[in-house]
Amino acid sequence: MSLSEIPRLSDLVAESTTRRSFLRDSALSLVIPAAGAALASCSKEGSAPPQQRGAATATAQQPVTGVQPHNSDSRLDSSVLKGEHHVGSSATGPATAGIASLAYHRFAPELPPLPSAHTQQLHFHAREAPIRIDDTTIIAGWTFEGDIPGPIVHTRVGDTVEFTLTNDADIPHSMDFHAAQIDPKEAFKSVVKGQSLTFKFTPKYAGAFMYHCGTAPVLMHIGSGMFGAIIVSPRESLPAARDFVLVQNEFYLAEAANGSRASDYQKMLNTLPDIVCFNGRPNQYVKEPIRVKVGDRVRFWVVSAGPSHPCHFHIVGEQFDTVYLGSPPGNSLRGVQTFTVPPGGGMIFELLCDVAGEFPFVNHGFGHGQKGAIGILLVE
Ligand SMILES: [Cu+2]
Repeated sequence: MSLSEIPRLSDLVAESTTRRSFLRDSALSLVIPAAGAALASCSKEGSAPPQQRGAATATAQQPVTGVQPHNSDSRLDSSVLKGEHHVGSSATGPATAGIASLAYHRFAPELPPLPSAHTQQLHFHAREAPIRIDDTTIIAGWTFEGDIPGPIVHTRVGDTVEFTLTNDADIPHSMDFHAAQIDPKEAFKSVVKGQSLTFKFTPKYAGAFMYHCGTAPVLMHIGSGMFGAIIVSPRESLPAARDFVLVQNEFYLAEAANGSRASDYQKMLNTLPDIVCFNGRPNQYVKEPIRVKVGDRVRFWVVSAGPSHPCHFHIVGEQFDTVYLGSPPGNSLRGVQTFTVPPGGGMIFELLCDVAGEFPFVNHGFGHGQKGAIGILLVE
């Protein structure tokens, strides 16, 4: 691919509109409100034991309704496929609030510095929020901390993360850190509106890890925006570099209504996305490139949040001198052109920028690169 082949935004919009029209006419459209549906999705799991195991601590009692929300990745969306539940759209009230004045912002890709303390306390709120992802599209998002993806977390092997999730949303949500080894039935269980859950973990392995809401149906919660990256640095320093985090995801969207586009669960099941992008916005680093200097070593921590597709990561005109498939500094390959990050996975890509120029970084599965999973690394 050459620079001249980088898609113009107008082309993407035109392509997307055509596809939306096709899907609108052909896809089954479910309109039952998501709130009741997601509550229903938890209703058959009402027997979660109250005892605390592992390091998870509920800080408030769940309502006594006979409905004890409980999630697990193992349930996934099988119950939905059996027709027990009805989840069609993310368009809940708060997810479409304040549309008129909503501004676009670029998602900063820089890896935040490590905290100096060896114990890091994080408090995320699950909440619904509209997110402007480009000039023409506002998503009715389900979020951690009001953005898609959620905040980049940076910790280190052997350090401790003390995490609290508070749910401000009408439907249950939860948190699943792939960097943790912990009893998921306790730590990753769903939290209902107004409640909080605290747990802690100590990462054993370095790497680029995904986090996500694990409340059933997981597909709907990840697909509506509840994901992010937790970067675990090794105890020993990696080579000095400019570190950037890229989280690829897909959006599956209904037609605009009340100024925003809800996530469409039936489209998610069909796995034909409208948009594929890095850090929640299609083409954002084409419009505002990632800038480095000649001579810089650059390290991309790439996470594929999915919910269903991988990222075939490639930089046009460059090669990765090192790709860490697992915990760095081991587990590395040398001299790699493209490597695939699976959904739910993360890998680390390093290169030495010894040539000046504009280098497109892409998902080389070009159906998805064309839908927005592309950016520019500008070496000056
Ligand atoms: Cu959720």
